[in-house]
Amino acid sequence: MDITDLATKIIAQDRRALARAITLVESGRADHRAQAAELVDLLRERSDHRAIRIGLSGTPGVGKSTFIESFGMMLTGGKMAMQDLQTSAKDGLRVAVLAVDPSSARSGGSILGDKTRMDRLSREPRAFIRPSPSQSHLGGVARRTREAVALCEAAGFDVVLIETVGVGQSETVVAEISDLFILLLAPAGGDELQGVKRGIMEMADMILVNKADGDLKAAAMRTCSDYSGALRLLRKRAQDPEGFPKAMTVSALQEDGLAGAWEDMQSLTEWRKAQGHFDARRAAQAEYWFDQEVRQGLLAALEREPLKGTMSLIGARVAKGEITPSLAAKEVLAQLHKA
Ligand SMILES: Nc1nc2c(ncn2[C@@H]2O[C@H](COP(=O)(O)OP(=O)(O)O)[C@@H](O)[C@H]2O)c(=O)[nH]1
Ligand SMILES: [Mg+2]
Repeated sequence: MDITDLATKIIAQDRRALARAITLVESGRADHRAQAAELVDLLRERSDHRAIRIGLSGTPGVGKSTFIESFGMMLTGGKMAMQDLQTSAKDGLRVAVLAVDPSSARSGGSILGDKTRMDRLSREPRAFIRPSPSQSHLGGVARRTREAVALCEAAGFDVVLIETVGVGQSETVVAEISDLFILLLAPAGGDELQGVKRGIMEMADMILVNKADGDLKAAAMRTCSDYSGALRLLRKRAQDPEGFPKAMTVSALQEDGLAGAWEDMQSLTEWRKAQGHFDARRAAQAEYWFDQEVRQGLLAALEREPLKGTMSLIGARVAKGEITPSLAAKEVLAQLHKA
């Protein structure tokens, strides 16, 4: 595969080239990994297009697919203004949709696989929808998604939506890839805070309480005010202007509140850009992923020869009481230094 040619086509907004490139970054084959790394690096050099990366998290059933369809149609529809981006708003924004789905390996499906739910958006020429690859562990998924985001950005998309199901670590992955992290919730029955973990709340830039329509509207408004209160109790973050993070109600089904949510996303983004927080966040994320990859590399080295053999040999000596755990660990780490 000619990587330079592929990069040129991606920058020229060739969708088939983009799709091929994403397949490349999703591949686990060593030669593909090397090509993918080369491609992403080449695009870093050759393209300075910036998208707004929006992470969207929520448990199954809250309406993520419905929201992405409605929100995506609104953005691509040419009605929404967009400040500070290279696209003229009247033509409609170009929107890419990606997914991080750590459960897909087990369930055999993928969260964007239910394309029927996004049949309008998937036919929209300004939209690009990519289901999550159905494989492997979160570390691999994180890198592939990160690289896929970089490819979409280089391909000139204005908005990259990254969807995830609210399970375990996937929110952290998505939050560390996104400029804006958005939590989608459904109206709660009682006054309980739906068991949203504090750590997830702390990552959120906006909480959207969906399904604020019909019989659910009153409950949605109550849930929204509960979360507004809860957000105010969190520690103030430097990257938030007055009024953020905020909770608001929307109806993805009735396409209600979406324009307001988009306005807020933009004004937050504009403020962060002006204050330097936008670039600072991306810089911190780059460092975070560097750190993660080194750690994962070290862990992977322990599972490979020669360290794997060393581990079991010295482990057996530890078990027999021939050497203390600390000294044994020191020996292994010394080998790592030499490697
Ligand atoms: N009343 C109402 N139902 C909605 C809304 N958004 C989604 N739903 C419904 O909630 C269910 C789950 O939606 P879906 O988008 O598949 O959720 P996901 O699992 O988070 O992707 C579907 O039956 C949707 O029609 C909304 O704004 N209002
Ligand atoms: Mg869905």
